[in-house]
Amino acid sequence: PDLFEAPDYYNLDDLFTEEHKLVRDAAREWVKRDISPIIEEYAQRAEFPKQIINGLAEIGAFGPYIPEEYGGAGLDQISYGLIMQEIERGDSGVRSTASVQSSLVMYPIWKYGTEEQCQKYLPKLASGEWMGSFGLTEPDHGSNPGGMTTNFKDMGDHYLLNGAKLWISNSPFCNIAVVWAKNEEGRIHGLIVERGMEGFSTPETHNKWSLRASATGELIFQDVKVPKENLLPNKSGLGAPLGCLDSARFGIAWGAIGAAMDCYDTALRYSKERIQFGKPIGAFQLQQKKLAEMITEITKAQLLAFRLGQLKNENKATSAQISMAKRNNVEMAIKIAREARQMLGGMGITGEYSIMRHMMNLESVITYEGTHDIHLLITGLDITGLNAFK
Ligand code: TGC
Ligand code: FAD
Repeated sequence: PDLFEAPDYYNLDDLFTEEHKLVRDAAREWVKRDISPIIEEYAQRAEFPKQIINGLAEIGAFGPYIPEEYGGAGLDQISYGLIMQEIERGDSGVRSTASVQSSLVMYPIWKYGTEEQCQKYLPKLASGEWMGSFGLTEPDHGSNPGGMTTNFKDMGDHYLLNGAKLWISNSPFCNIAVVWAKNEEGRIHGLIVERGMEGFSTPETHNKWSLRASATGELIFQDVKVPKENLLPNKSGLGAPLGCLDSARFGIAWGAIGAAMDCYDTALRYSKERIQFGKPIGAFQLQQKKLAEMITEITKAQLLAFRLGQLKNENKATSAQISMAKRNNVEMAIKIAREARQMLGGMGITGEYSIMRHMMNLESVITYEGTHDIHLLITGLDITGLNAFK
């Protein structure tokens, strides 16, 4: 059976362009062929499957919307979203790798970097020859990144960087890291730190029950000499990293739909095949309620993401609109994963099916890129004008 039968209850396909569908279908085929057959094993082993990097580059997952002159795919925001959706059908951890590379590493270099930095880094990142990571979160500053203590001093011919970042996707194998640190005046800037710079290390974080096929680690800086040309000069302040998060959160709003679709699709199939009390379990009203609510929620999330994609294409999407979609769609996906897992009974807890892995992965997705609570407070601030953070 085709394991990637995508639910499209409101005929969204009629709204997608031919290019959207081509891009999506290429990503779907690749995930089906190169991710789904291997990912459970890598997740069980808690190992990132490095061999998929070329494939991710080929489907345009590294810099989908970065211009072609820099090696990107030059696509629109809806294509970017659809690529993330298809990858996350496979695994949220694989989507994380693509999100970080595209929106948290390539995006700031493209938007805040010099032409020389774009030329030096973007083509290699787009092809997957180099992998990047994004260091914002610190051990003592997660939801409140503005409190960061990682800092750099101007030493005349270079900067001296000190501090530590925690929970950094791709850190254990990254070639470069876009790191956010404060200068002597306390202003936040982005710096490109390269593997091999003395005093820079990237220990891996073990014992995760979630996002096991994605490598997570620390970025540690002990008197790292960073060349001055590695500072991203064109934007500073907390708004600079938060601008990258807008782009990544947008991708997650689409990605979560992919995970939810895979759980729904699996549960729907199972409900027609699994017989109890002489009937397929899908014939019982309680199971139909679960399935009917799942497809309703997926459809609402698809419409939210699609409209957000249109706004983003027109450069009109606000940060608060992106927060709402990230929050809604990830919660939608995690609830569907939990319900779908129950529908598979005991089989639902095994690696024979993808649901338990999605469910555990989504515990990270609902936490990173701004927690569920933080996104709610962003909406609260937007509608009341009253800031709950201050
Ligand atoms: P606040 O005073 O509100 O804002 C500081 C400056 O930033 C501007 N701004 C934004 N700019 C662009 N995009 C946004 N989304 C923005 N939100 C705010 C704002 O206008 C202001 O500019 P200026 O010029 O006036 O200085 O900042 P705050 O300190 O009160 O914090 C606000 C808060 C809590 C919403 C923010 O800090 C936040 O979003 N916290 C959550 C942290 C977070 O999301 N971390 C994610 C780390 S990366 C990650 O998780 C990667 S996971 C791997 C994967 O993607 O797969
Ligand atoms: P805290 O900020 O300590 O939050 C703890 C709890 O308090 C949460 O429930 C939160 O919602 C709540 N809380 C906090 N402040 C408030 C408030 N004002 N009002 C109400 N409740 C509040 N970061 C990166 O920089 N780069 C990465 O690549 C990256 N990858 C990640 C990968 C994984 C697998 C994980 C788990 C995290 C990753 N992160 C990354 C970090 C992630 O962004 C943070 O975990 C997240 O922002 C939350 O920070 P924290 O874990 O310190 O939680």
